[in-house]
Amino acid sequence: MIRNADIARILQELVDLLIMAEGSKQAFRVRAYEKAISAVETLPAEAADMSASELEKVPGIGKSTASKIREYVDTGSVSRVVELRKRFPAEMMELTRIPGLGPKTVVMLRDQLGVASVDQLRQAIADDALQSLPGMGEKSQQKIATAIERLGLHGKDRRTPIADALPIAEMVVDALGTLEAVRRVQYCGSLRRFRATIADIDIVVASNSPRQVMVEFVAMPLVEEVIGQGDTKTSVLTATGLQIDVRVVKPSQFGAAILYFTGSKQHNIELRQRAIERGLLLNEYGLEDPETGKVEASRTETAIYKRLGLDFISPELREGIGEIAAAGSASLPDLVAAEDLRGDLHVHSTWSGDGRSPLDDMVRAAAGQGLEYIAMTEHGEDLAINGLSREQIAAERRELERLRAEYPQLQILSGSELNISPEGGVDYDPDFLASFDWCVASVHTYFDLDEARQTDRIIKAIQNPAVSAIGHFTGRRIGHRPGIEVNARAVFEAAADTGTAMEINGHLHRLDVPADQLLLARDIPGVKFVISTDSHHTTEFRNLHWGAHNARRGWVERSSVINTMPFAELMSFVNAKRT
Ligand code: DGT
Ligand code: CA
Ligand code: ZN
Repeated sequence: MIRNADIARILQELVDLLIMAEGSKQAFRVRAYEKAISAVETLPAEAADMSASELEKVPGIGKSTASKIREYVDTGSVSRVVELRKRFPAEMMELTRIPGLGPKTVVMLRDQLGVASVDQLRQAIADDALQSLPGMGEKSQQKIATAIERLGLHGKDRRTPIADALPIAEMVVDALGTLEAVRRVQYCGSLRRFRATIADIDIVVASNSPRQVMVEFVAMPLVEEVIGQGDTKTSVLTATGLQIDVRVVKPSQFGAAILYFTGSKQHNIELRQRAIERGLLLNEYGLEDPETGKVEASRTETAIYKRLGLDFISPELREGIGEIAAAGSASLPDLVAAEDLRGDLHVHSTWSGDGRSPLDDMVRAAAGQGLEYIAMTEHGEDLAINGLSREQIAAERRELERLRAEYPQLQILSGSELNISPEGGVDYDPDFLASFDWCVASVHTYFDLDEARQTDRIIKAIQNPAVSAIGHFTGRRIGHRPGIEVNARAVFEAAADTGTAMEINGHLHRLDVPADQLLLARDIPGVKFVISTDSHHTTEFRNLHWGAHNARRGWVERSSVINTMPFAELMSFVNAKRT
């Protein structure tokens, strides 16, 4: 069965390919398909069950999209996509992830230099061949070289951003989970540990009918090519070249298998060492006493950890960086979880130029999620195209007043997402700023400043009494734009000193503060965090989950996350800085 998420994915691929073919993101058809993707994602019914004429009645879906959706549902592929993939293969499409390489430049690289992959581009740079192209110089060549290294684009060894991998993994897990033959199913590997990028998707299934599971798996619409099929392990590639491995184990071995395939490798090595010290053998089948042959534990991860004298270790912590010692001495951190989060303090609506759902819908969705409080944080006036003037803020506040009466159980704050200038200033003036209940100041522009200037301007923003939090701290877009160069320690210290929270942005493209920087905060006393969704659409409140996973990777404890607090306590935190 083809789901709406499958359809959205193929349409997104069509959009990416069309941008290449047309040489511009502004092309009319590109915009039309983008609208259609949004419509499919939020469709309450399964598009696969609808006729072409029913689909055309959905706002946002036109005649040509409707026919492509039907073609995909009926045949498992879209001929236009297949045709465009031949012109622009996946390795060539990867080049568009490099900042500064628009579709026109990528086509020019191929036509003039025969460069159509990251590996070939790296070679062309080594040969100094880029400089000869129109509009390119030594400087832009150097910039591209740096970007390739910092993005971790390595041709065959390329890593996929979590935002691309997670929906695919969830789709496969959901589909396998509905099969009669399947008892348990779990994605493992770096994805379960919630790394920002992953090399491949590892899925473990518990079943007594492995062959049946594999037959169903390779028949799934997202499978483009089967690269190995057996009863215990099958590997496939998706259209974008992402590898998915499915392994089937006996239900009694499921815990040992997911433990092993979740890794990390370093965590596994240390666990096995601990087993050996206790005279036991640990592998992907179980924890065994080699003398008696008795399996001591294998069905659940918890049982295996317990037999090794360890508390359960959450997957995000399994990097071999001290978690096993902590689990052995009952000193694992009291990790924050999505269920602890009472509110969301970074929310947009169509009042912001880039918001996608109207204010009323955003508030209804927040209340529907059971949130106790939200802050509407539209963009500040300095963000030229998307920002709100003071008059617009006043008008939105009148709407908020009406909504407060409508949703008495939800506290609605009037906030703003401010922009940090190169000198550390923010939008509006001090009096107007004081009229907001909550402000996030974000790194939206000037990504190329050097480390000293970046650190300086963020600390200046932190010293502003109206700034309650620093938003998406490094400005990274995972797999697309590297984060800024900044002294994270110095910023965290300033944040702790002033009572300013560091945002952990739950957008899968951002996950910012990155986990490795969160780890640095562990030995700086008093750093507070706020886990936020940065929602632009009603469906994005689930980003709270992703934000919590990223926080856990950084060993962030519940007690240092301010949106675990009841509303009154949260307001005391905000007001303590202001007075
Ligand atoms: P990546 O590179 O993003 O795919 O990262 P992982 O961690 O998913 O690595 P992957 O897919 O190569 O392997 C999945 C898990 O299997 C890994 O986290 C731990 C386990 N594993 C793989 N190879 C080895 C190994 O040589 N020794 C041990 N102890 N475990 C391994
Ligand atoms: Ca993997
Ligand atoms: Zn935002």
